[in-house]
Amino acid sequence: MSSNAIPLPDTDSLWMPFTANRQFKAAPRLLVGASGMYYTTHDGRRVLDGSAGLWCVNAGHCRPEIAEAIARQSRELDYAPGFQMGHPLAFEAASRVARIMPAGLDRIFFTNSGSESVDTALKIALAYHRARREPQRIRFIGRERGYHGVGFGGISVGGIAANRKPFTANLMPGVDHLPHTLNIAEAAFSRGQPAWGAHLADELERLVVLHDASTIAGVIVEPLSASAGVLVPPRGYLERLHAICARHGLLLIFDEVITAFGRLGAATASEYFGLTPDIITLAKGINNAAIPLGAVAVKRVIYDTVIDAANPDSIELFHGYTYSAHPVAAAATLAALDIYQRERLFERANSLSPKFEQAAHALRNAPHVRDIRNLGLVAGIELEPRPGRPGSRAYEVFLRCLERGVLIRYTGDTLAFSPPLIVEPAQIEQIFDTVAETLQSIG
Ligand code: PXG
Repeated sequence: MSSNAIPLPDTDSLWMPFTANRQFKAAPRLLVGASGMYYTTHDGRRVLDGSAGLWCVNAGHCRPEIAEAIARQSRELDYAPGFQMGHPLAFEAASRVARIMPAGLDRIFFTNSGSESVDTALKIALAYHRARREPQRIRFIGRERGYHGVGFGGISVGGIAANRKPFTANLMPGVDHLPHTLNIAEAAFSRGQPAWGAHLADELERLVVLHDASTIAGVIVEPLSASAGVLVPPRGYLERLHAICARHGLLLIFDEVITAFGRLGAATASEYFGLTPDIITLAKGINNAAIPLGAVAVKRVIYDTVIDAANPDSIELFHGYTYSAHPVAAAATLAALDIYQRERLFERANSLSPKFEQAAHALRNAPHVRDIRNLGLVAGIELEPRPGRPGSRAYEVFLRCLERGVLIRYTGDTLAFSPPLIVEPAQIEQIFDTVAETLQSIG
């Protein structure tokens, strides 16, 4: 332990999220500070952030402009009710977010997290079909291995078995799933979008035949599926999904909680792929994760349809959160969007992505590597699992990299990389070199 080590707190009371609590508490790993590309650990070490926290700190840590906006707003107007009252920054933040969404998605509903954004998007889709007098459109189509947060709506349309299993009896009814698009036999080591797999979108036609389009409200997918192991959409796949949805009147919801705000080198994955979905869910990078905030961007026609269907004096959508458009979160959003724009961080991500791709794929012949996948500033390195102990190899790599001063993510046996968009080329090298050395050193 170095001299500036901080004593460990009592860890008993906290029930940690998505964590093996007993394993963690036996050897806690605490972060106590951050700046730019680096975290500081409780034992006084500087750690390079290869994951932008949890895929969210896109402009790097502790940006003074955001910290100051938060402090200023906390002093000026700490909280304002969002029901039947408003405050200027809520409207300003909505306008600013709308400006960088694909054309037409300029109505913004604020939430506090990605999970709430997903549940809100599903409710808006149902409300829209009711308003246009097709209330029988109640089904949703998700996708295997999709991650849409942890609300009951999100785990129902999501496709991660472990997240659903304890709750299977209580999931939302009427949900079906597309197959996921990962096929290592066909597409291992694809650089960027795999050439194989567009035909998997045709499974949606099959589900439309099975359930009949008149019962389906919408389809929700992550344009690039991050949490379940970096699944990059095959070339032409999203285009086909988009066309099938349009043909049958299904709302297409892109869950962009991770992909929006520059991760792929554009404001949204929608923009990157040149597709306009009907609804986009947002969170994380919306304010550089400085304070909780999520949002749902919807096509104006959806908003108009829901609003116009109600009596002029009545609430149109019975939905909202105490902290929807919280003034402090809204202030942080304006400051973060200013940084993204001023520093042209989305373009920066785009111009760094060939270097990032090259650095990731340099590990192709490293021990235990089964596949490498990448797009924008996202990469996944899938490892061969240890026999009978799935996930243990990736967990060990994660621990050893942390000891070597680099924070990465892992899910199952896939290592995941998504550094802040301010990452320097030398830091990209450091991240992947550290992983390469680590893979040489473990069994
Ligand atoms: N949708 C998507 C696509 C996400 O990635 C959520 C919804 C839920 O957001 P909230 O804010 O409710 O957590 C997410 C969250 C990881 C990891 O390491 C990914 C997420 C969260 C935590 C860890 O893969 N994604």
